Amino acid sequence: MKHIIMVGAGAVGGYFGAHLARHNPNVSFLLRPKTQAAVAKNGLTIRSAIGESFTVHPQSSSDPQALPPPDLIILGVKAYDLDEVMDQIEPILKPDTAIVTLQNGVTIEDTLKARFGRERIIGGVAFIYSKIMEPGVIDHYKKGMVTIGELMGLETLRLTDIAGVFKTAGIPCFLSKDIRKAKWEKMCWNCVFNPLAVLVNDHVARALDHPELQPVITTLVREVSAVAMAAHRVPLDDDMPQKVVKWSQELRDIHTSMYDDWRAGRPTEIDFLNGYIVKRGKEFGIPTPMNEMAMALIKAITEVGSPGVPAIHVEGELVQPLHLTHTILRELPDLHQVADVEGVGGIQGIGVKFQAILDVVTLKVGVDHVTFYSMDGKFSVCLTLQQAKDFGILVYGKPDGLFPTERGGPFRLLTPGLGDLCANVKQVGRIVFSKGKGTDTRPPQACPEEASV
Ligand SMILES: Nc1nc2c(c(=O)[nH]1)N[C@H]1C(S)=C(S)[C@@H](COP(=O)(O)O)O[C@H]1N2
Ligand SMILES: [Mo]
Repeated sequence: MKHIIMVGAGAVGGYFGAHLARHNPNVSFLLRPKTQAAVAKNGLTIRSAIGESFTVHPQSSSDPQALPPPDLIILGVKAYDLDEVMDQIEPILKPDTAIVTLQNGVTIEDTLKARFGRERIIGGVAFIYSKIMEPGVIDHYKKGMVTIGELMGLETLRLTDIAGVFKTAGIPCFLSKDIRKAKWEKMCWNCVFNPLAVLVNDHVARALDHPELQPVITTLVREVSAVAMAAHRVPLDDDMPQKVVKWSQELRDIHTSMYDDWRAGRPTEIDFLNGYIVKRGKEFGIPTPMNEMAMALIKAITEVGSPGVPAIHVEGELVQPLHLTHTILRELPDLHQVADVEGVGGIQGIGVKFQAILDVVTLKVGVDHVTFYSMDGKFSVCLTLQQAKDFGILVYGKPDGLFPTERGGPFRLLTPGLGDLCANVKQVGRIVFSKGKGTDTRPPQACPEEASV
């Protein structure tokens, strides 16, 4: 296992990858361009509440061909990024490259198997609570261990080799003879506490401590167990509901990754968790009403707006959050409409001054900043309210329809006159008002491309 590529430097990939890279110069990272730029410049930093904090400067690229051909690839990205990642790694696989996945969800191994062949794939489960603070900076709060296993349960040489790689890096690594069961056990936990934390809008403890929620937890787990058996032939223990509750006691004060994804405006993994249970349940005639309700409520809460109609979610320190669509923006007063924003970086479109949005929202007292997030939550710009008022224009259309995605649509923030090209956000999905600064992911220095504009 000489050359190792970690895919992703988020809460999971970043934490484990940084530990591996710290002890092994042959660990490199395959990253999205934005994260790659941050890691190349500032390294990858782990700030741990319970262990060591450190920064590593590993080799990284967003082009897999630029990295040393891997003997081992570890997938640490979200389940919904799998398809994209599979396309990327396919051309760099050597005949014996092994792939370990640390992703949530019980379908990942099968998807990988179907694409790359059973022999390459090693199952994995990560137990960790950490968060991306900004690209290349991961805060670690709890746990930090992995369980891995061959799909057929054998204790192969490569399995012990990989365990050795983790152990050398100081990461507890357990071998499982039944990795599918281990994945399903974590699936049970995920299908309970990921949605519940969002639904109670609070820590795990809030859900644990209400006796009325205990039967809900039990039912969620029983439904998951039934699908595990029917669809995957994985028998889970009868006392799974109690186990799930017991494991949670030491995680009382965490929010879960679904809560963090929701709050950061990222997509959630709901389709791979409760959504998957519902889907397979239907195929096998297993009723899963509790998971169905959890899924439906999570979608209603996290995927706001009418399906298919692009909307910007306006929230934060407001008396009442609201959504803005193309139609709503077009109907704001003429006074604030900008018929043609041409001239700003060559962009042609119809927009509305930020002032128009300020006229619609009811800010709480003391609000002085506003943050514009891209739909994927990966890019954000924080402006003072004054800057937004003076310079902000939200482009929402063209004379004949929506503003095209290629140009940064359906909604793009521009700030002509502010003198900072980086202070523009393509694919705006969320506008968050705050007292004090919000998140700003802009590169600390002017981007190179700015010079040419
Ligand atoms: N959603 C999103 N918007 C973004 C960025 C980004 O990475 N994602 N980069 C910003 C930066 S730093 C610049 S310089 C411009 C680049 O705009 P262009 O792609 O139209 O040249 O977009 C800005 N808006
Ligand atoms: Mo930029």
